[in-house]
Amino acid sequence: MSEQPQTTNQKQQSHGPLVGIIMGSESDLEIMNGAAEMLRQFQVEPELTIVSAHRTPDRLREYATKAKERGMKVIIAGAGGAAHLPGMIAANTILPVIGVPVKSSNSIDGWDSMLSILQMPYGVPVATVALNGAKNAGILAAQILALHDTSIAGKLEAFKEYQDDIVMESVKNVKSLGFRNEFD
Ligand code: RP5
Repeated sequence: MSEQPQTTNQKQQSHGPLVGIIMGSESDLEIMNGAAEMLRQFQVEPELTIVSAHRTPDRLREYATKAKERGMKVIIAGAGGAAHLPGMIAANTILPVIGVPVKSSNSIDGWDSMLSILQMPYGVPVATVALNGAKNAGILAAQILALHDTSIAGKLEAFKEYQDDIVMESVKNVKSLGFRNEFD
């Protein structure tokens, strides 16, 4: 009997999580859960845990150095304030790292979180999303996985179409309110 191709969920079960979501503190969870929720929409079940650059530096190094051998493909790292987590993870792995600046209680309006993650030096890139942009980090991670997974790619295509439908619904709503639109 010929072998059936594995689904993404089966692959993840036999190979462990493909995406690791980490954050500096449990106080980041409310924002960072957005990345997990998005990934689940594409049938990707991520790993999610706390790794603090400043409070658990040994755990950070172990997480980053073992991620690739554990079968991970992408790491999403979120932190606020002096947000060194994404950059230090990127310093210790060749996996792509997506950084999420969190507007945390210790942050100066989010600017410190953003600049700490965005302004990485040459040689150690972190793909930085918007302030509190964990959902986009989830989508971007799915897009990276989709390069080698047609099932995730199909779900991303459907997601794009869904976004188009939502906007076109708004176009109709606004038109029905009587605003002039000679475009469509
Ligand atoms: C950062 O400091 C964390 O990522 C969090 O955004 C912020 C505040 O952490 P807690 O004091 O709430 O643990 O390291």
